[in-house]
Amino acid sequence: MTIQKTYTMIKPDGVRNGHIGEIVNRFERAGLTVERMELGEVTAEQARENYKEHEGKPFYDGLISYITSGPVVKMVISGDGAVAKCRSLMGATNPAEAAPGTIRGDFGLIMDENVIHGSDSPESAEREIAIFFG
Ligand code: IDP
Ligand code: MG
Repeated sequence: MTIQKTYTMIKPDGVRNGHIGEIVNRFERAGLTVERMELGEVTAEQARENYKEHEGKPFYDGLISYITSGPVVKMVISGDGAVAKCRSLMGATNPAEAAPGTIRGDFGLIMDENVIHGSDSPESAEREIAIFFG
């Protein structure tokens, strides 16, 4: 068993379209634990820090304005292999390619608004939890 913590965030489209309960339910059903959860806005500074690796890419500015465009649900999720488990529940980045049964496959429509964010490694998780929960 490798108990990990990961950072996940229901993006503005996921909140606006009413998917909070369903998404949290999927994490819990998979045996993961919600350790912290907060509904609120992302500041421009947090957004830029979180998506630092994408700075300079064509979609970067749109991504920053989108993620700061409305309330999100910020969560710390823990459990055995939580980082990979959350990524697998989320599905592929592009909803058009995400498998049915995954969060993005079921609730996402376009790449720019793909319902949910999740840390891609334990190191990213630590960094992202610090950005959003201090
Ligand atoms: P991930 O969210 O699955 O880790 P990343 O490649 O890290 O995917 O991209 C971060 C976010 O940036 C994506 O979730 C998506 O919202 C957005 N994004 C990535 N690539 C594109 C693109 O080609 N067009 C528009 N948005 C994109
Ligand atoms: Mg990523």
